[in-house]
Amino acid sequence: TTRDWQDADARHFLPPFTDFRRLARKGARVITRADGIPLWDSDGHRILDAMRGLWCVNVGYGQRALADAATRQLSELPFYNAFFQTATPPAIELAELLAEVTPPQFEHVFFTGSGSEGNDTVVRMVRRYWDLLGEPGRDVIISRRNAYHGSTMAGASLGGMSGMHAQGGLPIPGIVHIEQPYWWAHGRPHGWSRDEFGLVAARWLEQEILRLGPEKVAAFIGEPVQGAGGVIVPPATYWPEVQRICDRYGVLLVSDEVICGFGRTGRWFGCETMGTRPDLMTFAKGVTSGYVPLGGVMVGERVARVLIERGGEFAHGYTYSGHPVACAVGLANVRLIRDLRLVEHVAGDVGPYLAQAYADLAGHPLVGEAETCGLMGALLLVRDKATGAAFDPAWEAGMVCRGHCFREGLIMRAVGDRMIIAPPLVITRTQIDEMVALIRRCLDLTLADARAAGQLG
Ligand code: PXG
Repeated sequence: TTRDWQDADARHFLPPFTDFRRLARKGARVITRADGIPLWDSDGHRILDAMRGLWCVNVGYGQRALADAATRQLSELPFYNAFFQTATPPAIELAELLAEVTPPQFEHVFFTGSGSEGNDTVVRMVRRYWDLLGEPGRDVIISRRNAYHGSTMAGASLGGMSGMHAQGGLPIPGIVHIEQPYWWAHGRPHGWSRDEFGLVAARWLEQEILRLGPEKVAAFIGEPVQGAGGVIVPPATYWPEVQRICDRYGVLLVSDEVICGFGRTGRWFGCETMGTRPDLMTFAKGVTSGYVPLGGVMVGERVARVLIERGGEFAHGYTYSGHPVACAVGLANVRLIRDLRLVEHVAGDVGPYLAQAYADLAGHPLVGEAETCGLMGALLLVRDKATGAAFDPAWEAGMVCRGHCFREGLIMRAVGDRMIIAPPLVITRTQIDEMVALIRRCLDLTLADARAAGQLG
């Protein structure tokens, strides 16, 4: 029963990013099954998952082709490694397919087990690249505040989450952070338009390169749209200017596509939506729709040629690099995204439909700004719509709203006072209507609470 599971969970399981004692008092919600978009918990409640798991389940739940690919591979060859000059057919075939669906500069892939391991690979590969070119002093990687790049030592260091840096003596040396391109927080207060601010924010990168000395800067890493940071959609002017700056100083550009990859933004990869030509691309999540763990790094020819032709052995890799079952599921998943034309579905149908629904939600008295990019969306809750003034952080408006969502059977995340969604790419207009109606209802309930608590401006 649910109670037994919750007791055993509290006794034995240390879940990620969790206050263990608080959870033990409350008891975990036990999720037992899923189909398409909805989930069910162990008490039989139906939940509408607007976060598709944790940004992963691009093709939705219950896709037979993925389960079949896994069981077939499990019986044929459940594991072999790719160390010591061996390979397995699923890894080879997925590498080939990824070269097809990624932008033209990508012909090679390095497989990992997760996005974090992918970003660890990025750090080692970028430094190896500059070593091989005779510039070992070129080892600094520039990232951004409020970025999320994973939870390993390198991933958390690249990330710009101060709460994570505070635990474990991070960041590791050679990683620095500039401010994020968050117009509401850093542009609007100065009266800049979004486009003006995009250029200002990109030039923070140039200033940092010049401060460090271009001969010290190995790479710049960023998510096309910051996901875990609250779905921060940068102004359209930002990324093209970042590309210009990277080109000017020879700095490698790394696009962390763990969330934005595989159709989320309405193109196969977020860099295509944003107009950049990255040298490296981290991916995970959507490559298997989360059905099994898999991640990796797409390595552009600029870097690949150096590693291959001048490299000797690259002393890096994981037991599960190119895991045959994970790659078989990846292959089935990427083929399904292609065959169902899900990228086109997002770009031409449900993406614009969601954008319109969010434009309408922007009129809600609690909403300061409403943004979408493809099938990700954010609503910023504000105390005073006229001035844009924020809520008293002690009241935790985001958590109040999230609580209502939870009770109404909708999973919508709160990042501070930004309420975020990333539904599966297979979602239909009717399902978006159902989701948006629930969102509106939860906003109304939160507004009523704010009024009752004397929290309105
Ligand atoms: N890069 C990005 C952009 C991510 O979003 C990672 C790397 C790390 O991937 P792995 O597979 O190692 O978890 C991520 C992961 C959240 C949340 O709260 C987001 C992620 C993971 C856990 C929680 O939104 N993204």
